[in-house]
Amino acid sequence: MTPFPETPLLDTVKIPADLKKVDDRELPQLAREVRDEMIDAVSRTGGHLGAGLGVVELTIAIHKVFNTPDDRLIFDVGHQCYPHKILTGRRDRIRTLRQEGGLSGFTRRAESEYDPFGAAHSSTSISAGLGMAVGSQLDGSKRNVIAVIGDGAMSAGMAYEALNNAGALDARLIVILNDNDMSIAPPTGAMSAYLARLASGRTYMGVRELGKKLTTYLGRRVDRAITRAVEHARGYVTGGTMFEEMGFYHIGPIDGHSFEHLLPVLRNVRDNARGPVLIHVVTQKGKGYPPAEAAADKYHGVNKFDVITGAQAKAKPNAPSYTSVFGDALVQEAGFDDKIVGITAAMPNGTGLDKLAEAYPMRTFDVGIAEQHAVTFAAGLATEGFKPFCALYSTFLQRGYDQVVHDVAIQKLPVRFPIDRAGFVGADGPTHAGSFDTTFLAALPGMVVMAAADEAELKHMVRTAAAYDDGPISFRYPRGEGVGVELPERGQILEIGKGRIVRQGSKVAILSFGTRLKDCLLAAEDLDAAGLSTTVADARFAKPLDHDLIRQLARHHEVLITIEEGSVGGFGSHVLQFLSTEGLLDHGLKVRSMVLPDIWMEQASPDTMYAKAGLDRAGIVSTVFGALGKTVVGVGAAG
Ligand SMILES: Cc1ncc(C[n+]2csc(CCOP(=O)(O)OP(=O)(O)O)c2C)c(N)n1
Repeated sequence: MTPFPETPLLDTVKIPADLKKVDDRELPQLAREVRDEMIDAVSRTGGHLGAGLGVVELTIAIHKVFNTPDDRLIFDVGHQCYPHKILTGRRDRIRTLRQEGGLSGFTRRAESEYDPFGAAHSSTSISAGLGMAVGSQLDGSKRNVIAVIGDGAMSAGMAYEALNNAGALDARLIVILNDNDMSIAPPTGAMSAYLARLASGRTYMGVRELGKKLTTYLGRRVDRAITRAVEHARGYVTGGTMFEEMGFYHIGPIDGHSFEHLLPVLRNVRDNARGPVLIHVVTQKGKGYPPAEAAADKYHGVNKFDVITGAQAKAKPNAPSYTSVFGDALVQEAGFDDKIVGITAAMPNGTGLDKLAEAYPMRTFDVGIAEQHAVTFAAGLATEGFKPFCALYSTFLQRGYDQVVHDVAIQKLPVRFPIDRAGFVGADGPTHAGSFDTTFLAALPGMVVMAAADEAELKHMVRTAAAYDDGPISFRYPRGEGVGVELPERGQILEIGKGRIVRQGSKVAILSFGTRLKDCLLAAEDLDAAGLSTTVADARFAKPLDHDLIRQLARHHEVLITIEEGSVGGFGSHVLQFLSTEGLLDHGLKVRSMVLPDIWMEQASPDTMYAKAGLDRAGIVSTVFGALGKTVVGVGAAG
């Protein structure tokens, strides 16, 4: 083995089958090359860096030992899969990660046979893996199934539901717990403390000790019931782990950066395991790239950066982000009302709740990746007279929907739902798009559903939600920066169910719900220039609807357009329902409802995605022209 081989080893490893020809002793060299490749790629594209750097050795070891893609390898969340993509025939496209038309930033079935399960939302891997393991048992294919799950992802209830089921089914599933003692933020909760105790209480198992344990329990063809009994007895004497109590054979903690540790354990498990096995692997997030290792967030998600210095590119913002406006407004309101509390599900920074945590640490709760719990926890706080702001991304609120229905809405509890990342989010693609919240929330009796048209409106909605105590209330706002309007000193309390006319016209009415308002106003200029006098209104509320406003728009215009950054079934559907119930459609009013198209829109910049969806200035103009039976010619930006 030469320290600097002329042909990089990685050039000889296109797919995992090539790895079988690489000597074990050369794997550290391969790991260095994979890291360099990944750092270079992400420095150009931006994306998730720290998690992937932490699993380079683990990924190589798994592909070396197992027979993927026939053996199934699942990465939980999938944000750590860049080394996997490099080693599974996608290295030539690795610099297209998260770009329009490029590789996804997560695992994706459509992308490769080496991705047996798509991911992006956390804590699904054990369930999916168990399904595959049972499937393999049923059809007699005897393949291995390996689920790699992080300690952060282990904070979600779904992971325990799967462990519980796996322990009882006794299926041949290999769970690798990748414990780097980090979520996006430092992990929270008793489980995280437990894993830390497991990892620090005993030092890593030595190779000899590991070998002994593996041959004693896995290698010997003893009856599983006897093995269980031995395990239980051992538990009483040495304090068996929770995983053992749940029916898993538990190995570790082992050093996830040492091939000396990883390879024998994986080979042994591959050859001897019969029931479910959990391998506790300790890794370091950001491993091998000093700026990532030194950073507080371990470069979880980064912009493009300079490889030498680690400095990330930062576009100069024109306006504060919606997230920061929300965070500041909540701190301000919390200063006036000590009943206000904030809840985040492992996203303090992403939701802006870190600001509340700094100002009022005792009133801010990071519950871990546990959206279902977050919602019902908020419901409990509300029963005691608190004013919980349960701040989630739209896409992750989907996890807590039954809790919103059953624990919050039916009981009319005043839980506030600030919904960040509403609408398209760009590079994270369809798994992270905030498409459905208006649809699933506005369907609920008694729910108040708002959308901010700009950052000043968002401030009003924070105050409105703080003041509203009659039941649940939500307000949505997108990823990214605001439109640059002046912010009020403090938000105003909005009248519930009342929208506003922003621009008065007479022939065309555009009723906007959310931040498309800006494009509506631009489109209105084009329409006016084309001789179509246009009214633009900001609905503010999808529920309750502003009936007076809708009646007025319907009666005094020839065309009524609704527009929103959400799926069919949302704001526009509620407006149509009202129009039809009231008979307002009976006299020739031309109505068009503009919503996100009924497809899983691929990653691109949000502007490109909205243009493809037809929800931009040009799309609005052509929709109005279409409604009037005209073709668009030479009209402003739409021409
Ligand atoms: C249901 C859900 N909630 C929140 C997130 C956002 N998220 C992405 S990665 C991550 C942290 C995962 O931590 P861990 O599993 O320990 O992986 P690591 O990044 O440390 O390797 C979170 C909270 C998500 N993907 N899914």
